[in-house]
Amino acid sequence: RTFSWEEHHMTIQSGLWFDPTKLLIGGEWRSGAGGRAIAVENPSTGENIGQIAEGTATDVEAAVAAAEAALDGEWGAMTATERGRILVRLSRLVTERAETLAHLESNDVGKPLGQARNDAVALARYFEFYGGAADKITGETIPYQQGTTVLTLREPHGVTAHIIPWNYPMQIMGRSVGAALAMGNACVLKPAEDASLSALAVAALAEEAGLPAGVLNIVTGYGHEVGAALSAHPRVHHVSFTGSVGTGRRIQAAASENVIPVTLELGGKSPHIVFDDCDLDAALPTLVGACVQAAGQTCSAASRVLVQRGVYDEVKRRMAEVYAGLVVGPASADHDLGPLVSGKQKAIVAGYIAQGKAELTIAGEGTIHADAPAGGHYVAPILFADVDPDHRLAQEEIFGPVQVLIPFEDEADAIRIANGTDYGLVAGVWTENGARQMRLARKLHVGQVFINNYGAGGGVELPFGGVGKSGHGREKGFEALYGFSRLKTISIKHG
Ligand code: TXE
Repeated sequence: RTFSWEEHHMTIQSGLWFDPTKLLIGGEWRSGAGGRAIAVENPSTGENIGQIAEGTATDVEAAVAAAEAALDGEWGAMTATERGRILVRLSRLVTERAETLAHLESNDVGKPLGQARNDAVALARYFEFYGGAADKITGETIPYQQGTTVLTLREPHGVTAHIIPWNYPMQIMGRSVGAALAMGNACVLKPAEDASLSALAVAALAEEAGLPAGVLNIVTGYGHEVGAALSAHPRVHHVSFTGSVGTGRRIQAAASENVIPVTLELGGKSPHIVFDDCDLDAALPTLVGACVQAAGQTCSAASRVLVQRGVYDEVKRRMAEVYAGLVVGPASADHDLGPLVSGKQKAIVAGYIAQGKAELTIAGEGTIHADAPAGGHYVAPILFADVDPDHRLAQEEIFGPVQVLIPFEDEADAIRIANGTDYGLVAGVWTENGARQMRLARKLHVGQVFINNYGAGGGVELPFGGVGKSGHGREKGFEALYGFSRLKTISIKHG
């Protein structure tokens, strides 16, 4: 069903349970210390739909102090089971308010309503998963010298910083904060300046679920101010970041001054590899979808499709048909694609498309619906064919609905091309040959391989992260719980 703008706004205004213009620090909803605000734009229309606080380094200082106080207080004394129960209650509240959360996200980042609803479901699932996992993490005993018992404990880092982007604000908040809280850390989260509403909404639900004051603090604002202050703060013990390579580098450099661990998830140029012997009818629906979801603004977007010569022409023709049917339009109308998040992002993507149109062959293109308002940041999805693996459009992360088709001869060729970028996040492989499946799974330089399926970020249970410039560290799944804790070894001499 298509929602009108009036209905869209009504759902939000009648359902808000938090003040979007405030920061949440130490259980208090307060104005930013600098008193300035950032306008919130609806990417589907270009309209101003409100404002958020422009936080400052002073607010970061207060948030870190609040997190420390929470660790010294009730939160630090709580059992893992009780922490888990709070997360499970939060999961239920997210499910109850999912519809408003989806509308909020959809207005804030331009995500088609159906995709925003999926994000709300995933958010609830992260809190459910980590709520259940909180008291399942154990240490071990280690055989050592006679008369000595050695055991290990998993302890929280302490104050953890979470700097998140605008493409999947709810999902990325859920995976990062969910695991950190399960392990007993106290968090300071900085959402992206163009996507802060859902983080504030979820933090208010966490209060309602019984999370003590100061355990989850939200400081909205710009990266160069709030993000920089947070990643360089001497009393922050871990930084989790999802975003661009350039910003990731700055965050790692800042954190290295304090010698603290960082988790970086920095996007990719993920290959989808299609062999002659695959079940093409099963593969085809995922080939386009795995790239154009969220208008291509997905870290794990399968933006390169590598196809073996024998089926290349057929794949090209059938993908072109899918592209011809793709419709872009306002988020509320739930078309295949919404707008890009901002004018800035549209300008970046338009630059790549212009270069592609000048230098490459267009195989397929979608359309922008007539109902798309002129002020929105719309881009028609486009597929380029016969692309040289070294071409800029086959090497750089575009973060828009742009896909390249690259032919290959044999398995060795496919592996060489797939591994031939600076990134290494996800790879998809389509083949019925079992031995080849295993060889590819082992030889691809990526954090996760999907064989005869493609999980663009899906599955809260699956550890997720990259190699190379895609970053390091793993979020999601049980693995994240190890990342958000540190091991202490205790040796007791008792004779
Ligand atoms: O990213 P930034 P931007 C990629 C994608 C996109 C490009 C630019 O290719 O086109 O990055 O997007 C905060 N210290 N990805 O400019 O700057 C910022 O406020 C600390 C891939 O939006 O990395 C926001 O909260 N923090 C990606 C967050 O970092 C800083 C998701 C991300 O913004 C900071 C998003 C600083 N100096 C973009 N500067 C993925 N992996 O999924 C900015 N920030």
